[in-house]
Amino acid sequence: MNIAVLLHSTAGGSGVVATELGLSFAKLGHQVHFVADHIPFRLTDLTEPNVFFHKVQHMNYPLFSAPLTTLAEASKLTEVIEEHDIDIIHAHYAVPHATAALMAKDMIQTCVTCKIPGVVTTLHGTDVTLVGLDSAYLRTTQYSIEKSDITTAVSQYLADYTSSEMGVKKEIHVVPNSVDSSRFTQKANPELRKRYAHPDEKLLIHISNFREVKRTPDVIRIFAKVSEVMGARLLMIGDGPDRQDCLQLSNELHLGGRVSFLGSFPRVEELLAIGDLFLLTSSKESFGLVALETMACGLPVVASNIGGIPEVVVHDETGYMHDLGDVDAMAASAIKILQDETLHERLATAARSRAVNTFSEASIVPMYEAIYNQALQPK
Ligand code: GMT
Repeated sequence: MNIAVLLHSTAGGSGVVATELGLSFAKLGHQVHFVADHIPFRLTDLTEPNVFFHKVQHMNYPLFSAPLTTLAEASKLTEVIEEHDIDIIHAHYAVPHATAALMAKDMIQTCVTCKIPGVVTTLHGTDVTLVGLDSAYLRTTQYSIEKSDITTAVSQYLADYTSSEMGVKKEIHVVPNSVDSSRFTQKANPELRKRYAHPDEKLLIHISNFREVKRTPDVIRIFAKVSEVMGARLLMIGDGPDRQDCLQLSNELHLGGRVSFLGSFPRVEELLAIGDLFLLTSSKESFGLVALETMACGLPVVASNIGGIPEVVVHDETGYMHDLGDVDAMAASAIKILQDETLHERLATAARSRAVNTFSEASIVPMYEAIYNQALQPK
């Protein structure tokens, strides 16, 4: 198949999923055309066979108060469909991508020699729970979901939420996110670990885009409580609006030297593999891809019990979940895990097994393959 993937190029989960999935299809021999405003964050090697990148060009014009993203994407997509005989457009995120995909599908109808592509839309989370429910985008989001040939959601939670909160009537297929468990794996690297923690210290990790929904200051507060009872360090990986507040809070709590802010970068697997525990304190998370990638590296996860996280983390089996904002309970669980080697080993082993057995690419990619086949348009 010739597949066009419309995605966010920034560090968020939907762009990561779109990129990794596209690369899996390219490895299977399909031609994959990524369409975005910049090279996607996780697309670190453009020389991979069957992989193409098409840049969406924006025009800033004084009459427009902001760039007309959907229209620019639809134009680029239409060119890509014409030039590369696209069978499937996979839009990751409802507005603007599914909207642009539908528009391109409509525009291409005038080309007599062109194939008409099927549109598959994957809902990731905030495209429904935040952006989609805002009255500015509600009707367009509903339209884009309803009109896609097939719509999928990354968790049962998100599928149910889309039906109940948005009033969407059409079937939403649940296809969970996957992880490349050969890249994200348990790999001791004492030299790397030495850079961030002394041998007798525990290493906690958090990765996100530091937006309000991630509640990153809670991560710092949990770490402060852990540090009261044991030698520990914290790696804060990623960047975003709340990073400065976290930095300030860690200074106020006198954690300064024990918290490292590493910024945002695509290859996090090496760092995840040297950690002891992952903290995820979000108030919204339709899936929690980062928890899955962490589990594949054999780390227990302490997380908020919200959204789709319980479909990934199993309480008392691969980590612990607590009420949103319950910093004390999360810190108590973190301390319990880090003080008890047998418990840590049990959770770590189960985390890795769950990631491999339930969420491997080998089981998830065929689900999308079946969906693409179903969405193919009649000649
Ligand atoms: O909203 C974000 O955090 C970014 C967002 C995205 O679209 O990039 O992430 C969402 O999609 C990820 C991949 O499917 C999920 O793992 C995240 O849970 C989800 N985020 C939220 O629901 C907040």
